[in-house]
Amino acid sequence: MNFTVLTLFPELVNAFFQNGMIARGIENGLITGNCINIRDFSTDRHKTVDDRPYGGGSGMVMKPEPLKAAILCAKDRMPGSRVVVLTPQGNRFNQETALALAAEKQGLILVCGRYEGIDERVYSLLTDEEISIGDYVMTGGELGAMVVMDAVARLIPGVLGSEASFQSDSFMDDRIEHAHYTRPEVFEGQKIPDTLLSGNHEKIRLWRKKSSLQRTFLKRPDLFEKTAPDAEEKQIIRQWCRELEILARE
Ligand code: 4GX
Repeated sequence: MNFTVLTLFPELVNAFFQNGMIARGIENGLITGNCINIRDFSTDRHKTVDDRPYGGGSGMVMKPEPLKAAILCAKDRMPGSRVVVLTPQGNRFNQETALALAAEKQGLILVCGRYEGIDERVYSLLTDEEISIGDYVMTGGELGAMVVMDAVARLIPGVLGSEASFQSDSFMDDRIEHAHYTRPEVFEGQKIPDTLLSGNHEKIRLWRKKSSLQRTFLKRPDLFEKTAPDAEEKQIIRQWCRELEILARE
């Protein structure tokens, strides 16, 4: 996967490329990460990238010419890449979008705006899609681009240590992950659930499924309702009801 980020703050995004799983993926040749500074494509002697909005009002708008030149440069370096603009007006980013983008063969060009936004005429000719990471307003698209790249990168085969590990991720099947525990066996007076120490793999599998179901029901009722429980989940729910029934009687 090739990521190219168009930004006025390349240092912000390069820090992301230089750390953690992303850095490892780049080292291993599974990912490339590059920044293009939009300011390098400004042609006046002050390197201007913004201008006052037509119609008046406060705030500045990103000029179309440097953006166009920067996008064409990125496309030239990575032909066939998908051009994504980060903006609160975009389609909401989620795991489904991450999977779709991870399947993109050539690469992704992520356009990060600053100020009030970018000149409207840039969109139709030069970009493929608009993505929002949520309903709040940030000072620029860089954090959004990093969120998107982070979620996409870990879906690229080989980027995560084990290939299997994202198969069981939350949201993949409308259930959140089961609880996780590691040593020590007692922490602040709290013990590890006995089943996890039993060594019985079938019991552990069922415990995790139950934990996942309970946590989804309590923490994310919206997800719980989205997908009806399968036969095994129904069985677990009935068992949970019996346990609650006993608690209510005591
Ligand atoms: N999810 N912002 C972009 C400037 C801007 C506005 C319009 C292009 C068009 C955001 C979000 C976000 C703030 C990034 C405004 N650029 N990005 N920026 N929410 O809030 O992605």
